[in-house]
Amino acid sequence: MFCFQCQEAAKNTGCTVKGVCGKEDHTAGVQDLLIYSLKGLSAVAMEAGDEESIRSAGWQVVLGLFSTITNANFDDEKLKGSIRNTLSLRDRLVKKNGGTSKGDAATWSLPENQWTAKAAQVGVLAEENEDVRSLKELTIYGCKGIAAYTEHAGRLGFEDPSIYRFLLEALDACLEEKSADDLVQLVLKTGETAVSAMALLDKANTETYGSPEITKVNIGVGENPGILISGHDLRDMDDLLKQTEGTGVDVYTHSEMLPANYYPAFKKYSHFVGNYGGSWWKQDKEFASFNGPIVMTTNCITPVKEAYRDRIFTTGVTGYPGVKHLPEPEGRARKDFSEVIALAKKCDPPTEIETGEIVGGFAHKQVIALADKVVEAVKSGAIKRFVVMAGCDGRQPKRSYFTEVAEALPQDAVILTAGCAKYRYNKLNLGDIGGIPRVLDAGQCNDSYSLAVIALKLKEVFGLDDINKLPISFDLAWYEQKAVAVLLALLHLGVKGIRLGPTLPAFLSPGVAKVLVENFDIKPVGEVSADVEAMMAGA
Ligand code: FSO
Ligand code: SF4
Repeated sequence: MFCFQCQEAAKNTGCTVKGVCGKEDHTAGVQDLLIYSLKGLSAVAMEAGDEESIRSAGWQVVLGLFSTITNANFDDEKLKGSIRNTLSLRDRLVKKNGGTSKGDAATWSLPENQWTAKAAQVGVLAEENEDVRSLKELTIYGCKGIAAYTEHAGRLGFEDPSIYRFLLEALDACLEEKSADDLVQLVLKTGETAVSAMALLDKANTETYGSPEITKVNIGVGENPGILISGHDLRDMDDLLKQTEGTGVDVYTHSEMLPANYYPAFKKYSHFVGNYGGSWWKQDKEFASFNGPIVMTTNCITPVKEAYRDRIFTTGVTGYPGVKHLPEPEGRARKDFSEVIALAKKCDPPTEIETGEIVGGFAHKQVIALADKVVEAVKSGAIKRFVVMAGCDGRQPKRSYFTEVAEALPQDAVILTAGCAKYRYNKLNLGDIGGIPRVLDAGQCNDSYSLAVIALKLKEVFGLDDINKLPISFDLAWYEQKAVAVLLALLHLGVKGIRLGPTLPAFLSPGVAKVLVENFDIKPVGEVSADVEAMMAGA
């Protein structure tokens, strides 16, 4: 196997024996073959070009790419099922088109006992030129993030055919021989599409569930048995809350589902108790002490421990061998959580691991409602700087950097956050500036879109012609491919001087890293006090 798509890539080079994330080499092979098949489907759909082909192939590509995101699906059988579906749709389109002029990816067909050998020929290292490989993988990882956001929006009935078209175009292009210059353009277009995907999901979430509001979220526990729901899928959250109402079973969020607490449509449920625990990588301990069933709606699932193996469920594109999977309902029907609820009733209530509250809900509408106060605080000098610390959390000890930066920032700096990166500092009680909390949590990683909207609004209010003239610094934490999509989106919006940590991606070749530094002034995070000083000085 060779995989270098996430921040945990072994030796910051690549995992070659088994993933640091727990992904086995055979699973990595199935994922490589799935990506290759999706490229073939994309090529055939682009050849067809008609709306129906683009739509059907686009949705298949969305599901397939999403399932290969780090910590989404470890189940070979499910991933092979996705390859079968992809090949069957590809072949239907080829038949409809009366053939294909595209190469092997669009035509290969082998008995399944030869898939492992095939996978070994089509992985990341099949591309020999390291800069070309780096740019193609940067595009594909950005597309994986776009796919995740497009899938969530799609589940709420919101679609944008231009996103499907771009994903197909990008995957098709990654099969072709392209110059580095062409591929840089493709990377930038990936960022543009990432903005569209996040905007689409923002529209889907807020039109369906209302705009997030400032909310105090309980982090303690109640006395009833509970269900813990993790991941990013708000439709699953909705279905679960509806079906648990009046059953005597409470609902808690974990990790990236925390922002569900900020939505008016969910806040109204009295049995929605709050958030349990911290970010995804603490799940082995926190799922054990939760005592009740756990539903993983998306990544991040980590290797499942015995302590909770018989009470964890996956759903959507998520999968883990031996773990019960809740199937997708037909069309727009509600997902059936009855088995999970029945199990919860037999379980003990959660063991308390902390008490208190955290505050969040500062998505764009809420912050713009406070705009006068914010602008006044900037004009008076009460707020000197905003530091965007969005992104992911992860296991690496070096991530204490982000806690230390949050603690070291002076009292007149406000942290804007989104994604599970927030767990490094959202329980620190960093205080407020004239009633504006010093940590403003917009929501999930996709709600980084909100942070961009807020920045653009401030640019307008202050009459500036360049987003980089605002008193904002970017100190981002990344882990998996959705964060890659967010990063490319920010580059597309013209943001320069981003600090990225805890390490720069292994998939950036020295040549590609140089292009990013020269054009966007991207830099790795450094030493805490030096970074804080530089950011406060606008550098
Ligand atoms: Fe965190 Fe995992 Fe949302 Fe990622 S839960 S790491 S950026 O999946 O997607 O923020
Ligand atoms: Fe390694 Fe990350 Fe790939 Fe897992 S997803 S195999 S940790 S690079």
